[in-house]
Amino acid sequence: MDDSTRLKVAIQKSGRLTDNSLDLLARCGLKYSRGKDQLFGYGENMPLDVLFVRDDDIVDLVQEGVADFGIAGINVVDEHSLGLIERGTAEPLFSREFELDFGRCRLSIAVPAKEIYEGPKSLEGKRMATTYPRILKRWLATQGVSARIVTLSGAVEIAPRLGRADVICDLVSTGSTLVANGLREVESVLQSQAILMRTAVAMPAEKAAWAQRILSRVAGVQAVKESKYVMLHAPGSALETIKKLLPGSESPTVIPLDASGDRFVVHAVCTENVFWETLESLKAAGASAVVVLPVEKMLP
Ligand code: PRT
Ligand code: ZN
Repeated sequence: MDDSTRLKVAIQKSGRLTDNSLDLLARCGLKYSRGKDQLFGYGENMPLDVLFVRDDDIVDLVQEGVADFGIAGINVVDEHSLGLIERGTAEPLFSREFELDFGRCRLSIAVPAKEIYEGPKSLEGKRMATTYPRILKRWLATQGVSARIVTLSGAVEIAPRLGRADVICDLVSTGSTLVANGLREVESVLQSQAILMRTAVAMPAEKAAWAQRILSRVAGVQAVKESKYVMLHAPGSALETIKKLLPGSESPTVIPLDASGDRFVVHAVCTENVFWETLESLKAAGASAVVVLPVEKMLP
């Protein structure tokens, strides 16, 4: 087997992004078998293999072209890209293809709960603990604040209690870790979620064609995520109102229901969530026999 003809996607081995990353690959149709070492998944039904690694290694792998695709958080990708710029690499050797809508969190600054905070100026001269020194430095520069960044590799939230820092800059999702550590979130430095990266390293034509095919499947998966297929009956007089009520539907199909010419069947793909409230509004507008179905696949 000529390995260089096969695509590789690097995903987090075990952590917050793992389940959703695997779910995305499954929705793209990938079936794989995992080797004994659990670090490699061999794609059985397409030339796409999975590399299971620490999230911190994913950007490097994609940038070097060892992996053709990678899934990691914007926080990790940005920190890494800023590192490349610092080292004088002109362009990051990868592109950001899709925001994947999972692994959402924010990189925030938090101060001891009782401390007075009057905006970024309050951070002047402070010692700030973080695992994201470059992103923090960029943000401080935009605010015109100079502070001392203390780079830690973990357990950032206990740094103030240990006297290692005055404030912290760390990832937050629910905020309960901050509260548990007597800290208060005061600034959001970066909004993050998982993204799909693609290497900029050139690949043979056949492989590139598969890469393109996988990207359009990912686009399809993203497009159907919230999508619903809606079918309903409606009198002709209500059609215009009903079309406006269907969320994110571009051009519903309208078919006459019977020979009378006054009743119609409407079929629509709604690209936004269809709530109970939407159904109630449709009914109030004259719709009947409303059916909402999940959309499994869609190729834009
Ligand atoms: O072993 P490996 O290096 O692969 O894993 P890791 O420990 O570095 O990463 P992991 O699995 O914790 O996170 C992977 C990615 O998930 C991160 O890079 C983010 O993009 C994303 N993500 C989303 C988060 C969170 N939410 C999150 N809440 N990453 C970390 N946290 C931590 C945060 O650091 C803090 O300790 O959770 C705590 C706060 O959570 P709340 O809910 O109490 O606010
Ligand atoms: Zn990590």
